[in-house]
Amino acid sequence: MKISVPSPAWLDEPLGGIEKVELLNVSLPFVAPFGTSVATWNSKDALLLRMEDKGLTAWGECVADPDPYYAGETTGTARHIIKDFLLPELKPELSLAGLLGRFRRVRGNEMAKAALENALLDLIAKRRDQPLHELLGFPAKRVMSGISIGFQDDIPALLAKVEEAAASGYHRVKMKIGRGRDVEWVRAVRERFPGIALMADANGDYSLEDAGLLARLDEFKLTMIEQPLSYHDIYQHSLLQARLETPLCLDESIHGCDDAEAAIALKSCRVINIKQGRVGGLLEAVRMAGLCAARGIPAWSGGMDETGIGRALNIQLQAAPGFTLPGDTSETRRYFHEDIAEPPVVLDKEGFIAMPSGPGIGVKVIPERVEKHLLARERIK
Ligand code: OSB
Ligand code: MG
Repeated sequence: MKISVPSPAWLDEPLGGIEKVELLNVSLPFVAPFGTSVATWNSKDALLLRMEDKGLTAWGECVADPDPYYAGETTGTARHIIKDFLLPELKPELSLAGLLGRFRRVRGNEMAKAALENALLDLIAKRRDQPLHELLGFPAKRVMSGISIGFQDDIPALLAKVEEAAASGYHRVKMKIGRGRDVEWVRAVRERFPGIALMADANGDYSLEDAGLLARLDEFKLTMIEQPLSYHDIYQHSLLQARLETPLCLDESIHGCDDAEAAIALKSCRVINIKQGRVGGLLEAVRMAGLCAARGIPAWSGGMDETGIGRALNIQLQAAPGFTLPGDTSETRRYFHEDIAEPPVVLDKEGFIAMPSGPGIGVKVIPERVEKHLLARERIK
C-alpha cells in the first residue's frame, strides 16, 4: 500500500545559498533530575544547528544526549556526522529532496540527519513566511498534552507528582518503570487515581523471562507499556505482546517507516511512539504517522526533554494526521526555569496546547539566553 506523503513543490526547489551555519552546545539545567531505567539526567545538554541567511535565522535541535544511554547516537557523534558527512553535501543548486536522497548513503545516524533536515525546513518555512504545519500542508490545531514522570525516591513522592499532573489537566500520565520499581509502584498510582489515562515506560529494562511479571500489570488497565524489552528488539516484543492484554508501544526500536512496518506486521506493538529525531526528521515522522493511520495503529509524538526549539517542532508535527493519542508534550515550566525560546508551552483550561503561530517552528529563540547557557560554538560555514 502506498502511503501518502506531502510532496509539494518546495521540496524540489534549489535550497540556494546559506550564509552561515553554526553548531552550538547548550546546557539547560532541569527543574528536577529526570530518572529512567537507563540514566538520570540533570540537564538538557543539546546540540543546536543555527542557520543564518538574508536576515533570517533558522534552528534545528539534535535530540541526542551527550551519552549513549537512550540511543547509540550522542551529541558528539551527531556533530561528527553533521560536520563531516551531511553538511558537505549541502549545495545551493540541490533541493531538499535531492539532499535527503544523498543522506541515504549515510547509514543510521537519524538524530544527526533530523537536526539538519529540521533546520532546513525551518529556513524554508521562514523564507516563505509560513508556520511549519502550513508548509507541510496541515491546518493548525490544539494538540493533546501528556507528561512523562521520571523515577521518584519513593511511592509518596510519585503520587504527589501524579496528583500535580492530573490537577494541571494533562490528558495522560506516563510513569517510568524498571526492575524493582514496577508492579507495586503502578498499583499505588492506579489505586489512588483509578480514572486517569496511565501508561508505563520501561526503556528496555526487561527481558522475555519477565513476561509473567509484566502480565501482572494487566490488572491496572494501562493504556500501554512502552518499550519493555531491548532497545533494538522487534521480534521478542511480538512474543511478549501475545502474552499480554495491555497494548505494547515501541519507542527505541523504531528508526523509520520500515521498522514500523515490521513491528506492525509482526504484531510487536499496538501503538507507536513517533519521535521525529529518532526516525530521521519531520518528513519521515509525518510519513510514519500516515502509515500508522493506514494500518489502524494509534500513534503519538514522543519527547526527548527538548528545549523550546525541539518542543515547538514536536507541536508543529502533531498537526499531521495520525497523531491520535496524547504525546509527551508538556509545559515548559516542568523542565526549565528558563528556556531559550519564547513563548513557553502552556496548557489551556482543557489541557490542550496551542500551535505556535510564528513562521517556521513558530517560537522566537532568545540570543542572550542561548549565550547564557552556551557550552561551545563552532562556525562551520
Ligand atoms: O523514553 O520517552 C522516553 C526522555 C528522554 C529520553 C527518553 C524518553 C524521555 C521521556 C520524556 O520519557 C519525554 C519528554 O517529556 O520530553
Ligand atoms: Mg520511551
